Amino acid sequence: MAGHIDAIRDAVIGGKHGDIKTIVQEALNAGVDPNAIINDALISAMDVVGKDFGSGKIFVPEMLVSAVTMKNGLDVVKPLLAGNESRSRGTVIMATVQGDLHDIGKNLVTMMLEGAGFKVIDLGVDLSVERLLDKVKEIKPDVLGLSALLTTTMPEMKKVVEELVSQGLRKHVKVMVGGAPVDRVFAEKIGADGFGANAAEAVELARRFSVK
Ligand code: B12
Repeated sequence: MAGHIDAIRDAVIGGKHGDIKTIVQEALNAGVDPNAIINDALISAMDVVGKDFGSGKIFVPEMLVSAVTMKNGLDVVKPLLAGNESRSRGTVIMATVQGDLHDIGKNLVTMMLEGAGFKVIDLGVDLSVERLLDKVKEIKPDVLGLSALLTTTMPEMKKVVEELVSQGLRKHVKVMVGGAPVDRVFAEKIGADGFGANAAEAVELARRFSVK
C-alpha cells in the first residue's frame, strides 16, 4: 500500500502528468482506498509542491505541471467517489475578486475541493461584487471561497461580505478567503468566516462549514 501511495506522491511532485493515470490505476487495482489516494498521495504531494514553491525551490511552470498531474490522477479516482462522498458534501462557489487575474491558487483549491467530494462552481477571475451576489442568490452555495493575490484587490473581499450583510444573505453562506497577501487577521477584520493558507486548509474549512 505504502509503495503505491509513495509512487503517486513522487509522480505528482515530479510532474509526471503522462504516467499518473496508470500509476493511480495500478494502486486502485491493488486495492488502495480511493480516499487514501486523494488525501495521503495527491493532496499531500501538492502540499510539498506548495512548500517548495514558497521556498523558491521550484517555480510557477513546475508547480503548474504538478497541478495538472494531480488533476489527471484525480480524474481516475473521482468517479469512484461519486454517489457516496460527493453526494454528502456541500456546494462551494470559488472566484478571484474583481481586478485580480491570478487564478493558479484558486484553481488548485478548486481541484482539491472537487477531489474531496464537493460540488464546486468555479466562476473564474475578475468577479465584481454584483456578479458574485447574483451567483450566491442563484446557486445558494454552502460556502463562498474568494481568492486575491494583490494587496490592491483585497478590499473587494470586504465589499463582498458587506454586500452579503446588506442584502440579508450573510447567514445563508459561509465565506472563506485566501491568497498570498491574505491572512487570518484580515479575514477576521472583514468579517469572513475563515482563512485558508493553502488548498488543504481550504478543504478543512469547507468540510467544517458545510456540516449540516
Ligand atoms: C503567477 C503570477 C502572475 C501571473 C498570474 C497567472 C495566473 N493565471 O494566475 C501573471 C503573470 C498574469 C501575473 C500578473 C500580475 N501580477 Co502576479 N504574480 C504571480 C506569482 C509569481 C505567483 C502567484 C501564484 O500563482 N502563486 C502560487 C499559488 C499556488 O499560490 P496562491 O495563489 O497563494 O494560492 C495558494 C494559497 O494562497 C491558497 N489560496 C489561494 N486562493 C485561495 C482562496 C481560498 C478561499 C482559500 C481558502 C485559499 C486560497 O491556496 C493556494 C494553494 O496552496 C506571484 C508571486 C508569488 N510568489 O506569489 C506574483 C504577484 C502576486 N503578482 C504581483 C503583481 C504586482 C502582478 C501584476 C500587477 C504585474 C503587472 N505589473 O502587470 C499583474 C496583475 C494582473 C492582475 N490584474 O491580476 C505581485 C503582487 C504584489 C502585491 N503586493 O499586490 C506578486 C506578489 C509579485 C511581486 N512580488 O511583486 N502574476
